[in-house]
Amino acid sequence: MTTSSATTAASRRLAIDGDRLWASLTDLARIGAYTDQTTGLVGVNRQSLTDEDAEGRRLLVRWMERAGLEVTVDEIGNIFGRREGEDPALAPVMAGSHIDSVGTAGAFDGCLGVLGALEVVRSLDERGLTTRRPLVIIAWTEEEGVRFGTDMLGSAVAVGRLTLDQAYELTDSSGLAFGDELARIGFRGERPVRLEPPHAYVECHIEQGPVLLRQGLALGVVTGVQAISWQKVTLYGRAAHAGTTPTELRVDPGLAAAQLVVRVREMVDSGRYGRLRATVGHLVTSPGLPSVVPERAELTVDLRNPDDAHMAAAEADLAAFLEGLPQAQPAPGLRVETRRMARTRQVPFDERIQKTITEVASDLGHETMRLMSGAGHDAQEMAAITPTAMVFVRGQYDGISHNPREFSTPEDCAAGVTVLANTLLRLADETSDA
Ligand code: HGY
Ligand code: MN
Ligand code: MN
Repeated sequence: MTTSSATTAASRRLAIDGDRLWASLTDLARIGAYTDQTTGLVGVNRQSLTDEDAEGRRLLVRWMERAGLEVTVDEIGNIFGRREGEDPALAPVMAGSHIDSVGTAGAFDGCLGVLGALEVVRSLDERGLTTRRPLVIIAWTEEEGVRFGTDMLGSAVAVGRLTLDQAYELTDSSGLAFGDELARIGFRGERPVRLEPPHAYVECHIEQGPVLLRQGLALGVVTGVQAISWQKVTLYGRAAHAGTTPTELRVDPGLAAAQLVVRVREMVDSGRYGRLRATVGHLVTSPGLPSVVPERAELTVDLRNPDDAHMAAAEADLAAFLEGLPQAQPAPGLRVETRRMARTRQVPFDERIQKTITEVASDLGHETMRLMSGAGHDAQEMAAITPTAMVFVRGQYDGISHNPREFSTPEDCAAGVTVLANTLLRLADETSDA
């Protein structure tokens, strides 16, 4: 017997199975698991389009099929699982996140959103509930951007911010092309990549920061995502003998790289750019030999700012500094090359969806707070085509993430997915586009 959606969504409350959710998170985390040499902790390395990612994708597809979903894969490898509603003609409600990870990940970043959406479907089936609108759950390709250099790639192409060709041409550090790797793992799908705007999109994600923990709250309602700027900087100098070459004759990109790292931190500390955050996450000199002055230094600069004007000013400062870097060396000859990797503006989330999440959480007995996301998410891409917002779940250990210590409790994960479930239930019973 299925409960028709004639009963209002508000009178229907959907409980989820927290143990099943936790078991799915644990099972998926085994794929790409590694033991961190320094801490002995078990982390996850499931970077996009690797064999590990392919194995995780196949497991997810099996779970989706077992949950009765109609599974499709689009031209950039985004995986969609559709659950029919009473009226298939209505635009669906979508929920998802990503299962690709950085190289030193935990078990929750992205996976909580994908497996949480799957848990919603499993729970609807268990209770024989049919929603008015179809539900579609999604695992986006290359959200992290750490292998091919552009984050939120699959969702950005789906909404048209980037093109499929731009994505296919991206290469990883060993020169392998994105398009070839996607075909190699068998996930270069047929479904056209451009997404029809759904009725709404909701993403559940671990906060990846300390705010909820410090406020003593399990859940947060996300108001938007800060601006992100990634660029690669390559500094060319002159390899020389470490012993015989007088300092005044050196063109040492290692020195210039160090000056850049200090400059980036000075920009943050100056306060001139509001709440700027800056990270040089990748820094390699070559040939990397003890008795050779480096001939090249490669760095990445990741800037984040909740304010677009401050971000633009910080980027201009950095560009001017890089322009003047050759003149700041003991000898002429340094060459600077920069390449933009990723750039997104500050993205506000939909007020109505935020309000719905807040009400649902309150009905379920949760106090929440509104907060901006420090990390990028696929939801920021979906916000361009449909009303979108996110549910944050508290992280432990000061909310550390992109680290094997990333952790949230089974209770907080279940609470976040229960709020996701009942938010989707409400949205999927809406007849008109609000
Ligand atoms: O880098 C980020 O903010 C996200 O984890 N891709
Ligand atoms: Mn994520
Ligand atoms: Mn991440």
